[in-house]
Amino acid sequence: MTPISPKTPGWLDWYANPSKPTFQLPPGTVDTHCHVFGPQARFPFAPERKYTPCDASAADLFALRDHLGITRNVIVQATPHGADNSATVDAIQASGGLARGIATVRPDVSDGELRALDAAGIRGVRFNFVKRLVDVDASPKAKENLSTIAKKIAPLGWHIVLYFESADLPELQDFFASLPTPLVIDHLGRPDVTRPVDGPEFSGFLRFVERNDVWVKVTCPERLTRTGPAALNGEQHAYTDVVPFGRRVVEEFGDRVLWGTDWPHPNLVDHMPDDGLLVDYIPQVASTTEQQHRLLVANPMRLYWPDEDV
Ligand code: 0GY
Repeated sequence: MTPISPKTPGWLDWYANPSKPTFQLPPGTVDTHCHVFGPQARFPFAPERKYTPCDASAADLFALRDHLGITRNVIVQATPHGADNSATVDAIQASGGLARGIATVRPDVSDGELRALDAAGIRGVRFNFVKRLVDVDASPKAKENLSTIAKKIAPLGWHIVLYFESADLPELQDFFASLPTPLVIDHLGRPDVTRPVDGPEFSGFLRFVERNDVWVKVTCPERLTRTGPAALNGEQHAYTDVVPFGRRVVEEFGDRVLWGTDWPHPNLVDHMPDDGLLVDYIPQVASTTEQQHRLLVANPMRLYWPDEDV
């Protein structure tokens, strides 16, 4: 049996008793970005991982879902599990039809394996370009491998989830635009929120979204913030420095935005967000009932449960 590895030092555990949000999520809300880790004794972590998280089981995830008033989850395969999607697939199965998933696959994945993942509820793959999480290989051969995966999944109607740092978008965007599936960008493209929302970096991101079949996750204010969760200068809300970036995307691309918790918030060492507070953040970026319904229900249902009426 593989020995159990200790959690990476400094890694904070997820928030044990999240508050009950004041903002009431609309019925049918989908959390499109969350993970399960292990339990390690049952689903060992990949040897090539860059960090070891604490266990975060499907049962824990579904308890949070019910506490916050979320209806469905999209479980995103995170790097500690490498390309072994068993924990993600197991969690989808345990959800009784209320979860879908995003997998990690290798270029030699067979059509049979992809069909099995599709039947299990997988609806996309994730390409990760964040250097602290994976050994990023920018060679033409590496891009060719990703294009091979993209061509294999396109006939299934899947999409590609892209995780990158904003500074790397100029170099990567032509490659992204060449991919044959819809694209879903994690965490607002990770803007540097100390720069102006109208500045060249975020404007470049917005123009990339505008020109392509791209969806954006309005997620992770807790990762992007520099001011932190505390209300500042008498303001009533948390993560205020991230708000203009989220709001801009919701206003420009209202029918292609998605929301998620990012539970259990891997790799946070400064502070662990209260998940109730993350729900209360939503009306700051999506202020009207119509914007909220598209962000939380209509858009994710179109992408992940297109056969169901909303
Ligand atoms: C996230 C963010 C992170 C980690 C991963 O796959 C992962 O390990 O996605 C991160 O450290 O920024 O989306 O969960």
